[in-house]
Amino acid sequence: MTSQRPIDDLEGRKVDEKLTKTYQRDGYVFPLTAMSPDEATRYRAALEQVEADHPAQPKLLSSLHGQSHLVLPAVDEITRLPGVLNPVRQILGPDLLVWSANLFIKEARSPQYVSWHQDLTYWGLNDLQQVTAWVALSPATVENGCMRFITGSHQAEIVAHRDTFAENNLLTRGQEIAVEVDETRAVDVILKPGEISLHHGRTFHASHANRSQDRRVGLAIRYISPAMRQVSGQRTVASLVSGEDRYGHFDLVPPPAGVLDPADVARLKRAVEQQNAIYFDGAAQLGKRVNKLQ
Ligand SMILES: O=C(O)CCC(=O)C(=O)O
Repeated sequence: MTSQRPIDDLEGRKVDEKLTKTYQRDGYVFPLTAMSPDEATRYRAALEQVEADHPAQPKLLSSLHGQSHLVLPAVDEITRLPGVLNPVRQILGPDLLVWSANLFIKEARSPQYVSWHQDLTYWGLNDLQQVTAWVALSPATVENGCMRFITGSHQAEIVAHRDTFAENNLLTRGQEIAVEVDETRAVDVILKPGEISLHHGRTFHASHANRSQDRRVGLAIRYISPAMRQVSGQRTVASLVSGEDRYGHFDLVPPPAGVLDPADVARLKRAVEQQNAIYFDGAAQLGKRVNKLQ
């Protein structure tokens, strides 16, 4: 993966070569501290306040279809925090768009899980200049179903996936890798609130159900280089969060005006339609899973 311009704006921080080497070798790197535990707790409280204010929509946060940053200022703010951006800039360079931002919430003692998959399988993007920053807003532990990675699996091409549409699978199509995954090699991505992991779009990853007494709250931010584009030529929205966009492949959208501001919600609806057309391309059960996450 090559960046388009030298990394010269890390806000005074030195380039951490170990981080980049580890990411390139393993297909992931963690834990990195992006904010204090108190800050993470404040962001979680802000999101839970949105839920409390909309009791008629109990799965509101999880149902924002990967576009939570378009309608929730707290999420948009997290996507722009130096502690999150700086390590991503080291990998992708200074120019960054957010392509989507999924709140992955597993309720206490819930059976919801994520099957083994490679993110870039269904996103219709033309290249590999993409990094996910998974931000822990609660602890992520073995008990509550933290992510699990297979080291070095990003070196493989995209392998075959099959749709399962399994009820408790948090992924849109319940998609799973169709080849054998050696789970004995899986690494548990244990994080404290305020820590993040970075993973490559081809890294095999999954997560088990939450067996704990508290919800597990994570935000998966999909950063891409502006050089990326949708293979289909279809336009989708993106937010410019660092540097500049010299390509114009995406429709850039402003930060949200407020919590669930009507104009932002209308923009979210259009963005979800565009992205669903990509996520469900070729799927047998289009429409059934529109409340799923990615
Ligand atoms: O949060 C999880 O358990 C899974 C997240 C995931 O699959 C991703 O960030 O790509």
